[in-house]
Amino acid sequence: MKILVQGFGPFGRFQENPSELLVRALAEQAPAGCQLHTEVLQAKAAWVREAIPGLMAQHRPDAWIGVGLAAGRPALSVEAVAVNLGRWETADVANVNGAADPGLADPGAEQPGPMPWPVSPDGPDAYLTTLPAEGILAAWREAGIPGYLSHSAGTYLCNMSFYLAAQAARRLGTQCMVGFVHVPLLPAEVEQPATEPSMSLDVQQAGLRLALDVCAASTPAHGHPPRRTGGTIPTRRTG
Ligand code: PCA
Repeated sequence: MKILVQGFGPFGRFQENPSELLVRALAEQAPAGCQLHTEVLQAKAAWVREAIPGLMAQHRPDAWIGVGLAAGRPALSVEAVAVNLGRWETADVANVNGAADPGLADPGAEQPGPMPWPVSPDGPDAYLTTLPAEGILAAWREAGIPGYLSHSAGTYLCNMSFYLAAQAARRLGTQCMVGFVHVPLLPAEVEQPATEPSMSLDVQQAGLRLALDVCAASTPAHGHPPRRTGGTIPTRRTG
């Protein structure tokens, strides 16, 4: 199984992005049974937008796992969905804010304008994860690693990268499983250690490796087939 794991470099006040450390550690010691390719992207909207479709086309992985930092989260989280919305106030590392991202709907605006700002103006509203999310959660539970299913990857670069990766896979017609894992701050990064959540790099690493193992043991053909159509979120039927 060919797996591409993509992390991010520093952004905002986070001079060390745990996702970068995790991806670099994985690259040094690839999990058995998988052909691994790793990438660390600059936390810059234009860069993300340009890099992701090219990486998907070049590597055509069987699974794409994006990893990013979500400060304030208490545990690892598998993202359930990428939404077609980009909106943020924080300048990215190129000092380009969302309003100035040429790929977003309102390129000339100085300040965020009215919603929506699609990641992809002609794309579906959302892509659901096609990673074996339940299997990953079960593996974390069994190993005693705190982790949960998150229903929002935010509206910043992580959501954008997840959306663009899912879209690239769909457009190429590949069976690639695409998803995203957010990780908490490292203990050294929190400003209020008594009250702010964090997780050690070792535990994060163990969790990410387990996620890869679950993906490597899963194929799109069994267990978790990729959806053919994007943009719909299943609703519960009653009766
Ligand atoms: N986290 C940010 C972008 C890069 C990262 O690691 C996010 O959650 O969107």
